[in-house]
Amino acid sequence: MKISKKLLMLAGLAGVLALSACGTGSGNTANTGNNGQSGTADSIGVQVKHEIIGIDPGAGIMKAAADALDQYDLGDWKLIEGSGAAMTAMLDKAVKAEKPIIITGWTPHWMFSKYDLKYLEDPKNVFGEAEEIHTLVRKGLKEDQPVAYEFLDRFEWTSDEMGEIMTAIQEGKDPMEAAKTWADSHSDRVDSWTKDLKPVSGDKLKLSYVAWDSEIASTNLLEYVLESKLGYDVTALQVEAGPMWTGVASGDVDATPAAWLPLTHADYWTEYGEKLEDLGPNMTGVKTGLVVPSYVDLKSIEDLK
Ligand code: PBE
Repeated sequence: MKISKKLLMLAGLAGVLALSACGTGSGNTANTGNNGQSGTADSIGVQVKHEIIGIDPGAGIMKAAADALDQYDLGDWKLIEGSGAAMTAMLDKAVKAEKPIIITGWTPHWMFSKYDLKYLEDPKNVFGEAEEIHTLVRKGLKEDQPVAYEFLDRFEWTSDEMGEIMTAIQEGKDPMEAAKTWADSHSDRVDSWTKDLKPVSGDKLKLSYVAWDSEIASTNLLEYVLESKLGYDVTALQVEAGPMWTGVASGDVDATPAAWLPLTHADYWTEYGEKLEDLGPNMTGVKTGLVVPSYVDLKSIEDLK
């Protein structure tokens, strides 16, 4: 299954508008009041134009979703590229109109607290099982910047903790402000990561991350703690997933807290794993998959057939 090259905001939103305007003759108009709560998987496919709303093409979840279309034999479905922000905008629109939508989703993410959503079952385990988020550092960081290294090595937190920062950002707070507020009110957690580390004086440190909501939260927190508690002058580079990995592998970037393993970023790991140092998980029990609002009458990816 080829990933469609459509521009999500244009094509996707136009699609949603077209759907709401004409009902596409799928029975949607006749179902007024029901809004897709009932209806067969078939009519849901027609209503969403057999489109799965994806995110940035470099994201591991896009590869997994394309694999899912192959493995579940969903040749008539398309995976639409866009961004995390475009995907959540379309989700918001669909939920407000109680229309069906199928997205590539992951946890932790604020969308699960804002909306009533469910993962489609994945009996073939195409989206993997026990995913973790790992912190990666460049080779040599341990010798060059032992304070940053030790802090990054200790850093681990929970999806609930990350969720507090994500939700604050989603509600309009500046990401750095949200990270600061969280760190200042959880000093026991921050202290456990920085205990007995002697601050440096303005040494430069580069982080890389992708503009996924989960990674915006973690990277801003690291930046805040490295600067305010450990004396670093941090640059956080927002890049695509590929450059995020290559930056650390080539040594241009010191660290990233955003490697989803073992499955989501398996291809990047195979290519760059040898050239960098994996500090292990900073969060466990994370998940990716195909996600729909709970009112959509689908249970499993198999139901899309
Ligand atoms: N995500 C969030 C990323 C990793 C973090 C699941 C969108 C991905 O698919 O690569």
